[in-house]
Amino acid sequence: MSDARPKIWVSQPLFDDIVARLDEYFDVAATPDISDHAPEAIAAALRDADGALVTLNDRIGAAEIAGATRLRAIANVGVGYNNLDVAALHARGIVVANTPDVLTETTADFGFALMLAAARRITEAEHWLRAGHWQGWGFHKMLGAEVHGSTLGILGMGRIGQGIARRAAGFGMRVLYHNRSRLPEAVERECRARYVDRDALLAQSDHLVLVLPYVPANHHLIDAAALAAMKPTATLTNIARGGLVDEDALADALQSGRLAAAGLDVFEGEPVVNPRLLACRNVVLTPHIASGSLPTRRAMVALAVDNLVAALGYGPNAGKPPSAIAPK
Ligand code: 8YV
Repeated sequence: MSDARPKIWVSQPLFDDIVARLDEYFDVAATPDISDHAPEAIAAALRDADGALVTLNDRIGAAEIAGATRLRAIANVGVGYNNLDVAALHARGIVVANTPDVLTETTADFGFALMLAAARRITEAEHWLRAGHWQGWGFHKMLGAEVHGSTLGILGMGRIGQGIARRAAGFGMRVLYHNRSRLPEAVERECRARYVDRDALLAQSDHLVLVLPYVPANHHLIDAAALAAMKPTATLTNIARGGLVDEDALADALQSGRLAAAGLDVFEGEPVVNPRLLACRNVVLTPHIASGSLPTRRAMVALAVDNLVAALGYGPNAGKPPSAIAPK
């Protein structure tokens, strides 16, 4: 009797045909329905697993891996990995991988679209029309902010931020950015983006887009004070993580007219959305779909599968997962 095949836990339904590639090497325990796994359920699922394919819904830290003595690799389907306590996983020698690059352009497309929708009041106007309020043409109806020729501010100038900056060139926008570190001059030139400090970014942006990773130090980075530093005519778009924004402060700003509009794809308590935001007419709300084109979501799962296979020592990249996160 042989128990030689490593065991894999797949935490959510993904794409069956892609996940099936794991069957060549592993015994796979799949999760048939979208699940909000309790911490104890994750711990139980990991107890016998050698590897796991997980998504942002699955929070994994020291407690969840305490009994997982065989666990050697976790492949996250997503570029952001704030659902994982990477330090705790690395301390146990577990390889952690994410899915960068494959989603960059799709996510930048969506970020730009959400900014446009907020600025030009697209969903607000549609709701109004569908509700039967359109009784006649009105010169003053649904007037929005200008996008072309305005100033775009990007907070977090990684790959996705750079993608948004490149799109802004087509709209003749002036692009400012702030980032932990300044980009090389050649990249700034290619993106036509100018580095400024955070205060200048807040003060000068007509449209501010958040594309930075969520780490505890960034919690509620956009709070009441930051919102008060923005132009009242500005918009705020968040395609990164909900915890970057103090949602009550944002609701105050949107309701009082302190901020013109917002576009939000991510929420602090998602899938629960702050009821005060739901009540604001001047916010475009989408259910965390920025990377959600079919080819991109498939590419993300394919990369995560490649990472897992390689991290466990199989396949063409054995021992060299394409996008493992380096231990600090
Ligand atoms: C994913 C995301 O849909 O990649 C990310 O960081 O937020 C989204 O693209 C999500 O992570 C799926 O797990």
